Amino acid sequence: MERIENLKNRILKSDKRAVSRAISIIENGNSVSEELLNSLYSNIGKAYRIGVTGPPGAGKSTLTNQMTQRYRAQGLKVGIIAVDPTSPFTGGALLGDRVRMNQVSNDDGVFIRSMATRGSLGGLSNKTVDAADVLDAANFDIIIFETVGVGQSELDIANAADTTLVVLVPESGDSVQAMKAGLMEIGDIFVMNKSDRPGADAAVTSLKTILTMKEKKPDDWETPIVKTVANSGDGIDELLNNISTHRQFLKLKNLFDEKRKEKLKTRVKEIIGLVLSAEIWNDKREQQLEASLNQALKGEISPYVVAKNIIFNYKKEITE
Ligand SMILES: Nc1nc2c(ncn2[C@@H]2O[C@H](COP(=O)(O)OP(=O)(O)OP(=O)(O)O)[C@@H](O)[C@H]2O)c(=O)[nH]1
Ligand SMILES: [Mg+2]
Repeated sequence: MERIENLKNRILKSDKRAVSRAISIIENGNSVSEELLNSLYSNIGKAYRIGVTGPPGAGKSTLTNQMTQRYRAQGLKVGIIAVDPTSPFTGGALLGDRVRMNQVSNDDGVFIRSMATRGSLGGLSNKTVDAADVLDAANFDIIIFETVGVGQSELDIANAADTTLVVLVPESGDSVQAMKAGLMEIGDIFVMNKSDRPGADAAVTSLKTILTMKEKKPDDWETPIVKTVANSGDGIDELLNNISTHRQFLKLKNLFDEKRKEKLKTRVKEIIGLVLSAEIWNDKREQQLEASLNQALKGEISPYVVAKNIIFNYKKEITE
């Protein structure tokens, strides 16, 4: 289609308005977005993807802002995708982030976009990764995903990132909470932000103890903890050094492609799930579901049987 060809060419020339348009198309999730992504795919794979996650208010946006300024000073272009798992609207989150990121948001080499994910059927990781692919094709060197680690979203982010940063603060018990929330598993680098506050060293020590409990083979990545004060910039250079060490580690151990392959596999499976689900749920089967609910409610048939019947109906239809 002419329109897609045009958009694609503008994206390849790093046109930020075209990137923005493309991400809106992805958010709407129609067939145009699929066509666009197919046409861009041969141009992606160069960008390095960093996930930033952690509890609400830990300083993720402030850190992202600082990291972005340093990458810009190295001449690298940075795309930022803020994923808000709680709000169906992006307005509020974006506004907050804009305030904290105002130093970078007017820069032509920086692209910032908020994506709301609540209610987008299983598509969070998929749509954020699609958006990142667009930024990648548009020659952004670094892509940063920011999301609050409160549920599923941080796992999606970890799956989308080459290096995942888990941001914690010295508040008592925070690291224990993080362990419970499954953040320990996904962190390649831990950031103890707000280290200007009392208790930072003790928090680092207790985090270290927790991390040593993680199962590890001798050759595995040694997960570092970096102390930062995001609003003053302390520790950010060290953080960037650690990110680049992790990147080299992945390359050296041939893990880079392996990791990306693994992510690709997850992604294809997710797409298959989404496509199949969209195919299955037409009016007819919605009605079949409605018709079975009362029976299921009375305990006459189990939800598994209802589901199997619907799938059976679908299979029958496609083989006819
Ligand atoms: N004292 C201190 N305050 C900080 C530090 N880093 C960030 N802050 C402040 O903490 C508040 C929250 O920072 P944000 O960067 O918005 O945190 P966030 O993790 O992005 O927050 P959400 O996206 O809402 O989860 C802001 O008022 C920051 O100025 C720090 O190192 N020390
Ligand atoms: Mg934030």
